[in-house]
Amino acid sequence: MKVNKNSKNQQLEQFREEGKDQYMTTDQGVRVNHTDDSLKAGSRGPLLMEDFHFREKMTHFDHESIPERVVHARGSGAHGYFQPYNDTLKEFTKAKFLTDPNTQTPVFVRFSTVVGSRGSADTVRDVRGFATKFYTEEGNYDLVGNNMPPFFIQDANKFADLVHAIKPDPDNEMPQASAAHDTFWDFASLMPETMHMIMWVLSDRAIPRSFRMMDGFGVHTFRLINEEGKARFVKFHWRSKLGAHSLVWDEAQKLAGKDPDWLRRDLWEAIDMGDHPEFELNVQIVEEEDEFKFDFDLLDATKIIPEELVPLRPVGKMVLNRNPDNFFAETEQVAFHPGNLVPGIDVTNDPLLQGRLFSYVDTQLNRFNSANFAEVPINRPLASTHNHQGAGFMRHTINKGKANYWPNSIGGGCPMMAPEKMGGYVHHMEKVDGHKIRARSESFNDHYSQATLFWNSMTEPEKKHIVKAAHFELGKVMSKEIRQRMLGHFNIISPDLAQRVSEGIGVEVPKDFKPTSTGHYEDNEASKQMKKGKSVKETDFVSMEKHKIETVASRQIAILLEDGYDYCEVMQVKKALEDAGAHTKVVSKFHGMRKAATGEEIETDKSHITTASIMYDAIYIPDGEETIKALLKEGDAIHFVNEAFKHCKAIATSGNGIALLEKAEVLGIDFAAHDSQKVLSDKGVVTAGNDADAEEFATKFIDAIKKHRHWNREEKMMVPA
Ligand code: HDD
Repeated sequence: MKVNKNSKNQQLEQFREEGKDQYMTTDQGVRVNHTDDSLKAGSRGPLLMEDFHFREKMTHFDHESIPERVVHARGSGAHGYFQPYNDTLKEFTKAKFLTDPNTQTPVFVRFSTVVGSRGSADTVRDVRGFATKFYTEEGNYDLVGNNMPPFFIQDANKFADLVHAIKPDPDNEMPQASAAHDTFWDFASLMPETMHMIMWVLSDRAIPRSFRMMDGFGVHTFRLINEEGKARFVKFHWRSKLGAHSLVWDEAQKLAGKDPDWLRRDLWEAIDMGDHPEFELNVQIVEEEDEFKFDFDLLDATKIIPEELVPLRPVGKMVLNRNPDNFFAETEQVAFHPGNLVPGIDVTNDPLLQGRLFSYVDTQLNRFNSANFAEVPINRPLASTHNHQGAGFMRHTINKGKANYWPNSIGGGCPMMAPEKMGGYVHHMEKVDGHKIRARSESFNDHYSQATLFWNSMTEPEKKHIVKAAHFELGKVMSKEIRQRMLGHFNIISPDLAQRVSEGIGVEVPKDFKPTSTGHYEDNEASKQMKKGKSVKETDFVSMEKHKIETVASRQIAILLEDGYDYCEVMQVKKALEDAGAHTKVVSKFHGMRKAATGEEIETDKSHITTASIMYDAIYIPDGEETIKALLKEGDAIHFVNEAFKHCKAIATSGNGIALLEKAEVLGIDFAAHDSQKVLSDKGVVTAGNDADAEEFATKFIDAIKKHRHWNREEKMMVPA
């Protein structure tokens, strides 16, 4: 069958229902005449059992919830499509959806946090799930990844322990959606293999600005298989076309209260407005004979392949262009599984991946209470399905005929087996030989080198954020013993890191720390070969700062004003921002129309009580004697500027607006000094005199927004906003 980017939408169409211009009916199709009262024996009497409408309505409601996902419970979904750039991957895989530039394969993506429950806040410090279902012509392929390339543990047998430790405590169910408690850090400090991932989780990657502005990773090493049956190792990477950008921690915490749906709303609104998120799929390919050429094991999911050793190869682009119609039917019921594979892609012996191959279907059975979840519209493949799996709760398909077994002659031997050349999936014939043993390869036994590599590859502001995150996380840990154990690990990763964390958490770096290891590692030929492998001391690509994409596309800019602003200037700056792809929102004390000095009116989009600076990427305060006078009298406006400054966002103002900066004490600099404009602009604050050229002013502002955050402000002592 041939699919195009609309195929899934067309398939879903047959299940959609809107009720427009229709009478309300029961589930049996009987028209309802009255739904406000139940059937009673007298208007003051008891309810009657025969009220089939009440019973059906109530029963349906009583059964409306299903178990939330045991991890990744909170998520947001979007539809879209994937299209390869060209056919160059044909050399490596026979998967058509990766190699035919003329095929636009429909996808459904679900982004998620991991730890929090379904109603938890979006902006917590956490890993983000990045799961993609490709509805390919050859069946569904799921790439079930995260926004960080390593993982906490090496063996799936530790997954339940990891999740128990990071989830709220079993006795009091606290804290919600947070690793900052004793049990998680107890576990981590006893598990050296978590150290590389711990560095990522303490970094800004754990507080993304938007689901649209984070990268995705398949984490494990998978296999690509070509037409000739030749296999190669592969790692999958999604690169956001908008770049990977973060919030700052103070902002993330405040957003969790002011708008717990922050990331969900951002994704929904962006798609709604036509800012369709785009991600580029890249692969790192390793020849089988190079398996041991690195100083880490490719099967160890706590490791990355530094891009200096194996560069990324772009494959194609994914565009997310449609919001779901119904959260439950689509985003909640979508069921991902790393074992949903199509010909041309296969798994490896990574012991974490192998465990996942069991866990996902198992958990779907708990969520759906039936093995028929693949028939739910969002999970249905576009490729037609034919087999003898015909019964069970909620079976939709009506399988015809008598032969529900194989082999059969009664059914004409159908459905038939597909030879490989007809698209039959054939597992890669890897030779496997070994003793039954509860152990890992010694080649998995280096838990620190890549944690150090990560630390060494960070810019100074990024390092600072990691240290602060550790101050927060470990500062919440009551046990000094656990804090100290973590310092012991940090000291192995980098004495500088350990020292800086130690200063904030009131314990000394231990002198004679010996990490405990709970894994059982067995030496073998692979580990001997691997020890001679290639390594690097720094890898640029893990730093978001070193690879930021300088664009203002889809960024939200607040225009802070009251009556009496300079209309011409506002319109020019607004147009320049919007032409560059940003969105503007007028913010004032109250909703309503705001009058310019010259009499024109603009409608306020948000009032101070409904918004905050944390909801914008940059702020602009237009000139105008009266507007600035009014803003100077508003605590909320001064706080707005002060907070945006503290969060290192671009700020622009002209003429009288400079007085507001002074009042907000943004820099504590001498605004009268001859170089004050330069000092300000170095820190992302764009100012101009009364008669400045608005176009030039807007261009400078846009350039400042492109930098996203002006971390050099953090050098300055700042009053918390
Ligand atoms: Fe997992 C959900 C990603 C390790 C067991 N996982 C889940 C989701 C994502 C990931 C994105 C959400 C899917 C959705 O949106 O519905 N998980 C990962 C990654 C891992 C990983 C990238 C490491 C490389 N996971 C992992 C292990 C196990 C699981 C080792 C168990 C052995 N994961 C699950 C699960 C979930 C899940 C319990 C919960 C809901 C679901 O599967 O459908 O089975």
